[in-house]
Amino acid sequence: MTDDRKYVVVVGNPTVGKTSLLITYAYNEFPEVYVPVLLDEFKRKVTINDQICKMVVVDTADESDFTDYNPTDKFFGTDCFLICYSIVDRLSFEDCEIEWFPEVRDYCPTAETILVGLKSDLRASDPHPVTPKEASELCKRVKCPKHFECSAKTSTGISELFNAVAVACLSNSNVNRTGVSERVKKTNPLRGPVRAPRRHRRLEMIENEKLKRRRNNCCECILL
Ligand SMILES: Nc1nc2c(ncn2[C@@H]2O[C@H](COP(=O)(O)OP(=O)(O)OP(=O)(O)O)[C@@H](O)[C@H]2O)c(=O)[nH]1
Ligand SMILES: [Mg+2]
Repeated sequence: MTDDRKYVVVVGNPTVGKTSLLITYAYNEFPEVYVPVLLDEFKRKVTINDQICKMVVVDTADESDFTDYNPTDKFFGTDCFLICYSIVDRLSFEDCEIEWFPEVRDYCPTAETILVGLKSDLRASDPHPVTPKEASELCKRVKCPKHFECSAKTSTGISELFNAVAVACLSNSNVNRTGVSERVKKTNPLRGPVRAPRRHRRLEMIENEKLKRRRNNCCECILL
């Protein structure tokens, strides 16, 4: 049986506002008091130009502390990734280019990607927020076709974002899924060596950089 659901996975650094975005979209209310680390996956139907997009939206959290964590479990068969950063957290923006785009492209090269700047309501209170120009330059570098800015707190930009997600999902005919069982089957590590979790890769990167500098008789300081 053909599975016509579209899987949307939300990734990004811790505390950028992923879960709050999804709670606000799912329940029309910003979670002022308590935000769970992970929201259970939920379904939404969005109609775009008479076409119905049945989305399954999946939240993620940094699970690199679990040594048996296999990101393919969540990533396989994804139609569209929302790669999120906080507009008031530059590191989270830089990590989109260094970590998140390479990671999702590695596991799911055919998926659509949308770059999403979160917490836009805080822009005015930050001395150096990430600007839309910087985000569109990043999009050019990583070949990401779309960028949105939203605030879960004020609900700004959320429906526009998920309409664009639906358009992206409907246009993505690359993923040949025949059902959820296949999604589970393909999580088998036979796909190839599972990459080290993100935090380990960052350490690996630093070690390689140190080695390079040592070879060039350069000092070993690394700016993190
Ligand atoms: N001002 C403002 N605060 C926000 C917004 N979205 C989230 N927050 C706050 O940012 C903090 C982190 O939000 P979460 O939604 O838990 O972030 P997350 O990315 O899911 O974090 P992890 O689950 O740890 O990866 C919480 O205190 C939220 O209340 C927003 O749009 N505006
Ligand atoms: Mg969360």
